Amino acid sequence: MELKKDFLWGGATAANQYEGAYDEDGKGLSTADVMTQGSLHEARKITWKNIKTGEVGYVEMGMKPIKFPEGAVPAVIKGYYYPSHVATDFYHRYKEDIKYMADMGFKTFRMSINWSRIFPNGDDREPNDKGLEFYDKVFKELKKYNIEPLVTLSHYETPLNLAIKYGGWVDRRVIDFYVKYAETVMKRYKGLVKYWLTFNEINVMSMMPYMGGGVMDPTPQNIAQAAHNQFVASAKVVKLAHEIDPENKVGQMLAFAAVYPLTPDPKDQIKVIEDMHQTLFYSDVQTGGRYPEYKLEEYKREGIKLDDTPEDYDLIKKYSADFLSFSCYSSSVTTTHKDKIGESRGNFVMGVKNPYLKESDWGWATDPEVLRYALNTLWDRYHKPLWIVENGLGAVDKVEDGKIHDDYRIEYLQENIASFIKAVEVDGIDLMGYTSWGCIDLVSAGTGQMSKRYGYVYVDRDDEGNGSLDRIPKDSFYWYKKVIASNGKDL
Ligand code: BGP
Repeated sequence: MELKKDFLWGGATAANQYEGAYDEDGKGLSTADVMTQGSLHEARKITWKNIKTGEVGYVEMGMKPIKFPEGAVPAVIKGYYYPSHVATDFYHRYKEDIKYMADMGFKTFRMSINWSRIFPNGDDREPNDKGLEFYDKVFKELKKYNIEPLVTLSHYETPLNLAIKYGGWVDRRVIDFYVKYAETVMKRYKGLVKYWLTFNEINVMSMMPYMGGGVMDPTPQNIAQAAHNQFVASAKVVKLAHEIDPENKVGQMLAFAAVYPLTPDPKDQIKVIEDMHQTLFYSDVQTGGRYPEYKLEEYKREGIKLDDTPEDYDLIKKYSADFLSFSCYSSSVTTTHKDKIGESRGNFVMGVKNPYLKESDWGWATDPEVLRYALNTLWDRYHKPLWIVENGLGAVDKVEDGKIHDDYRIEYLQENIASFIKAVEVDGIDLMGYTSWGCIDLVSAGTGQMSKRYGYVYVDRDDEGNGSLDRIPKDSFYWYKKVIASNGKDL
């Protein structure tokens, strides 16, 4: 089998990392707008204020659920730098950027709608017209070039008010606010958008519940409830999307965490299964349509009881995702042999260094086989169309004589694209498209840094917020254009 003729090549972004204009034209604050910048060794901080005492402070994000101090609510505090506030200014430069995408031959562009641009507080009665108008303009511009939008409804951008007033996704009322928001935009952009994703990396709820759903008190019970509420919300949106326009297709978005065993010790193989369950639970429910037994047993053991209804499970079953999209940058290694555990960082999963792989500056292993591995795992389990919606190399780029020679990025992408093409040609997997991450440089989600870049187009802005925001195509820009034009034949 070959790649489809209409294979959806493109790039991916998220509003909070790309748009900027965080308080323009009636936009409310989102959970991302109170997050500062970290670095390789320093975590991002979420700043807070105690409304009663006026005291201010921060909590560090890290890879574990964080808890806010008693009486503290996340807030923008003077003196801190918040990367989302300007980001790389897509809000004012969308025409220029879309032109770059068209020049590369993009068939699709993944972006998110910033929920708090449409409903500034999340629970408002009426949407904000100015917010809706902005996306009218963006979708029309994309249409001009026949670029199909792929829209994430929630990419770490819960309206902050929902976190403060309701504790985030733990509260079932948030389901209705989200469904109302989804209905508003699906009706408004009918005919302009047909591919939707409900929640970015829904499984991030287990590790960073504030980022995944504005969860303020992340007990295991609350995390389970927030995830459940997002599953129900997803199913309701699938139902609604099909009613609004039968052309609509709604996908799940999973952060695929590939885990390999370090040794042939059977205990390590079992550890891999257990680790993978933490990821696959989310796709078993949202794409598979049912709660898997291993999770139900875990909830029983831990005394977790969901606030649920029989109708929830009917919805989850009947309106599972139409397709399964995922992010995948890297792989990690696990072992039960404590003495072999060394330092290794990665995309959400902590593991052991893989002696066969190189690592990026941020410690993410570059794995030339990981996409084929991911695609086979997910295809064998669900047999639903798949879409790689994030992949790429975060690296520091240097501008030399107005040029960026990012051959390291090209090399990473060559290997990764070759890997998914094999999954189609050799394994016969139904793959809809590929949108590499951060096609125009944007702010990193994990660190908030600008210097961790993924793009084909360089944006002049640094970690301190200096720079003209001017765009320069990198070497990878011309390379990707050639890849798209040859439908993956000329790598
Ligand atoms: C994913 C997120 C993106 C993104 C990407 C790269 O987890 O969905 O928002 O930014 O990872 O991660 P980072 O920006 O931390 O390098």
